[in-house]
Amino acid sequence: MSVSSSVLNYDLKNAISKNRLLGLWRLMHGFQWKYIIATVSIGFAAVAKTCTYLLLRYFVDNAFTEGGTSINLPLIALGFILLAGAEGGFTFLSGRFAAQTAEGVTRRLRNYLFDHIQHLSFTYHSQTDTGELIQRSTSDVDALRRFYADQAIGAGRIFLLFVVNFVALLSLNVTLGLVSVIIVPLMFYVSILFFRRISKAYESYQEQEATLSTTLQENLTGVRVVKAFARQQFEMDKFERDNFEKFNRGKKLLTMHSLFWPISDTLCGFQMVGGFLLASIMAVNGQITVGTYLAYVGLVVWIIFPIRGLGRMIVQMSTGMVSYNRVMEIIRQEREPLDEGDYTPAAGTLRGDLEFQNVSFAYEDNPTQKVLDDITFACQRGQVVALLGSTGSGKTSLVNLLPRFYDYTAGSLLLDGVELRRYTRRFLRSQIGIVEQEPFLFSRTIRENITYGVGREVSEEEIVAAAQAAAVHDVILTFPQAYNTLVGEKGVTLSGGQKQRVAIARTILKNPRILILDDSTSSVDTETEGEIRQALQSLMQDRTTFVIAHRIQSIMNADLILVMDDGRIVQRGRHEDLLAQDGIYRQIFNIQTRIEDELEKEIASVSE
Ligand code: DCP
Ligand code: MG
Repeated sequence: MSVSSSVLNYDLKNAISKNRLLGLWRLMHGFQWKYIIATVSIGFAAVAKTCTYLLLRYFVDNAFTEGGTSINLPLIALGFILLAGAEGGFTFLSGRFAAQTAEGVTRRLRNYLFDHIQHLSFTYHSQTDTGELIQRSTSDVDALRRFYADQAIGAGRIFLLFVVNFVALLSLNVTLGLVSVIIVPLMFYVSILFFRRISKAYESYQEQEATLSTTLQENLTGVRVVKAFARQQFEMDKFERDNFEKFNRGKKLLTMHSLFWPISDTLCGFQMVGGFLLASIMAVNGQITVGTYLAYVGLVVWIIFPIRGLGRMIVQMSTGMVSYNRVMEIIRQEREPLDEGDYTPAAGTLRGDLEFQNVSFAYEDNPTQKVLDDITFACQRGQVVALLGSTGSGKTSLVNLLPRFYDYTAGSLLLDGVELRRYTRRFLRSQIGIVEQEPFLFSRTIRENITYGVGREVSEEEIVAAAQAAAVHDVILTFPQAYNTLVGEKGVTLSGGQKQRVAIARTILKNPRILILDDSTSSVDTETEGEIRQALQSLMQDRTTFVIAHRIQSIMNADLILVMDDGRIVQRGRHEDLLAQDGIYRQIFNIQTRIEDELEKEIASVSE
């Protein structure tokens, strides 16, 4: 089935509505006519079925009754066949269009969610459980699919069945017709009552399922930690508690359902028996014909069906509506505005001079705690700025301001003399290369990981050159399929240092104006570190580079070293200047050299 791109790219933000039914309708944008065809078809099928009973009445009344008009038997037989055919055909049509609607709507929804979630801010992601996002993009989307495939079509079907059969019953006999729907208001009332409760129960069930998937996902990601600390039993107990809670909530939901169905069935039973009784009395008294009686008996089943269905539908609607809300909560989140900003320098003209003026920053979830406090310094293109400081002192937070992962809360940060906020995030990210503290590689080939996000055709030579510069080329050649080797679960497992070097190669290819190395040499041995540092030396030329490191060894040559403590710069200068001062820097230096000396001595004594 081909769908036009305007339908596929429809912005689902338009489907946000306080009125959930309206929202569900808007979510169907582009498929609404299919839904209408599906509904109308099911209506025609209902009419065909009803007509079958009316034809039966005509046939019986005229064939077996004295003085009935003579009838054309073959014509009546043909009528029955045609009606049966029409009913089948329309039912098929309806099912087909309903499926197309449901699959089409949810396919678009899934794509939209995937895209949308990727565009949400760091702040949103750090505040939201992954399990919750997964749950909403899978289970809730599936609940919506069922809603469109069954319940939404069911609504139209029920409505039409009811109207058609009610009219048919009235045409048989007005009193009988009215008596046959006496239960409807009561049924309505009971259904609404249950609708509220089942909605709540279902929502809490879905929430617990999300908690459970978060637990599971966390345990899979952190399986090494769990094993290393032998915490399997503890984790199992926690999972079991969450699982038991889900079981309880599921039981509550089922109890609601199992209360509702008998009540609804009993009501419908009374309705049917009452109707039959009245019809029988009327037939015996001769108030209605035998044919009418027979038609009534047939039709009354088909009026009970939608009445019973009404309750089922109202109750099941609740799941669709709850899931609608849960999915829309994600869609309602504003995307990170990648193109917000009014300043874009001409291609290739960015220098990379930076100036921090009294910059302060706090994370949104903890606005009173200044993670960066009154940061002031400047650096030019070609310079290397090193950040040193205890863990949690704000080094990563500082460099994260540059690509605008987060915006500073006070002060001024100038890039080439222009306030950073005026640059679009898209531009900044295209100009800044980051080798993260814990680089992430995709489960794709090494080549794909290296060329990731380069945004242009890259030749084989370029890839190899980048890998060589990152001191990882030789390692890659030892893998079974070299650059085509898959990384991750289905392929080779890379060591921390290898991962870092692949990430460095990726950044070399990107050729950024500003380079950020967040502890990039932390998980490699001294020898490899030397190799990488050499490679980086050429990479750093003519760029502005930020190096975060714990080993003074790796930052000694920096043009400016900033020593950070608790969000502030406590010391600044070149290596020699800082050594001359009495301060943290010298302390760290002394400790590190002493440890290294002792290590060397120890190694020497062992090898003797
Ligand atoms: N922080 C926070 N919310 C985040 C990230 C960090 O509240 N999303 C806090 C934790 C620390 C402070 O901010 O108290 C600084 O964190 P950084 O990650 O910037 O610290 P460092 O990079 O200096 O530490 P490390 O050397 O461990 O990487
Ligand atoms: Mg850090």
